[in-house]
Amino acid sequence: MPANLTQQYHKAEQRYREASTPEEEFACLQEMLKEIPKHKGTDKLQADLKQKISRLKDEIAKAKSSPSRGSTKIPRQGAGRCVFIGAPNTGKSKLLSKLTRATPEIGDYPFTTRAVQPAMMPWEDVAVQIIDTPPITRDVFDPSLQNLVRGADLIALFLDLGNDDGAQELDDILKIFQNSKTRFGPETCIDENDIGVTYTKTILVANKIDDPDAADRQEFFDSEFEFPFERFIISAETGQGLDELRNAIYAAMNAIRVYTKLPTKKEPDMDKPFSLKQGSTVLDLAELIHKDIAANLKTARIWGTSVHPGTVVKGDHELQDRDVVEIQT
Ligand SMILES: Nc1nc2c(ncn2[C@@H]2O[C@H](COP(=O)(O)OP(=O)(O)OP(=O)(O)O)[C@@H](O)[C@H]2O)c(=O)[nH]1
Ligand SMILES: [Mg+2]
Repeated sequence: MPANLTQQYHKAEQRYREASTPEEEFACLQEMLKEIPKHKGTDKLQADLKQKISRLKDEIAKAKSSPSRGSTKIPRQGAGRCVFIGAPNTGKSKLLSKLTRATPEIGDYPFTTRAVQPAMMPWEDVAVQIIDTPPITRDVFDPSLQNLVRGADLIALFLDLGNDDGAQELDDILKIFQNSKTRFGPETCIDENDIGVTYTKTILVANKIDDPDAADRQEFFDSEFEFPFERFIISAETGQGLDELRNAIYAAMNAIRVYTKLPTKKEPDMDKPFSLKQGSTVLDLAELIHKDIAANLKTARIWGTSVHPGTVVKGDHELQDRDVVEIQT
C-alpha cells in the first residue's frame, strides 16, 4: 500500500536530512511522526520513526552527561553540500584541492585521507560546501558515511580511469550502498513503498582522463556496468572538465541568491548574498538572518524579475534568484 505522504511530511523529512545537531534531528522526527498519515501502509514507517526518536533521545541524554563526546556533525554552510565518495586513490582529495582552498594530503598510495574534511567551493558570489571522505572498499567501510550521503544535496561518485580495477572498485561501493537503506539515485527522493530507503542525487566523476589508457578503461566500464547517472569526465591533475563540473555541482544545490537592503539605506548589500533553496519565501530568508527578525516580520519590498520594483509582499512570497529584499519589521 502506498504511504501517500503529505507535503508537510516531505518538508520535515528534508529538514531531517539536513539537520546538523541531534536536537534538530529529534524535532524533525517528531514532526514527521505527527504528519505521517496513520494507516496500515505506514505502520512500519511509524514504528521506524518511533525507534529512531527513542534512539536519539538516548544519544542526546548521553551527550549531555558527557559533553566532551558531543556531536561530530559538520555544520552546513553555503548554498548546499556535495560529498565525494570513492575507492582509494581515485583523486578525491586532489579534486578538493582544485575546487577549494583546502590543502588536503594527496598521495599515490591508498587510504591517504583518514577523516572527513569540509571545504568551500566558490561559485560566482556564493559557495558550496564540499566534503572529502576516507575511501571505501569491499572490506573497509565506515557506516557513518551513510549519514553524510543521506544528508547531502549531491554525491560525486569517483571512477578511477587511471587504474584497471577502477570499474570493479566502484561497483563494490555501489553494492555496499545498494544493500543498505541509503542509496545513490539520479534524483534525491524517498521510496514510499520501501520504508526508510532514501536516494541521494548522484553524479559520476570519471577522473584521470589524462592517463594514456583512460579511454580503454572507460569503454570497459561501459561494457560491463550499468550506471544511470550523469557523467563528468575530468582530470583533477590538468584541470580538464572542471568548469563544467563546478557549474553542475552548483546547479544541483537547487539554490537561489538573495541580496538584502536595509530600510535606512539607499543601496542593497550586493557583496554578500544569502543562499536559499529554490521555493524559499521571505519568511525563510528572515529566519536565516535572525529568529527575531522572522518573529517580527510584517512585510517586505522586493526588487527582481518577478515583480514591479519595490513591490510590497508578505512573508509567504516566494523569492527568485537575484531578488533584492528589504525586510520591514
Ligand atoms: N594522472 C592523474 N593523477 C591523478 C589525478 N587526480 C589525482 N591523481 C593522483 O592520484 C593519486 C591519489 O590522489 P588522491 O587525491 O590522494 O586520491 P584519494 O581518492 O583522495 O585517495 P584516498 O585518500 O586514499 O581515498 C595521487 O598521486 C594524485 O596525484 C588525475 O586527474 N590524473
Ligand atoms: Mg584522499
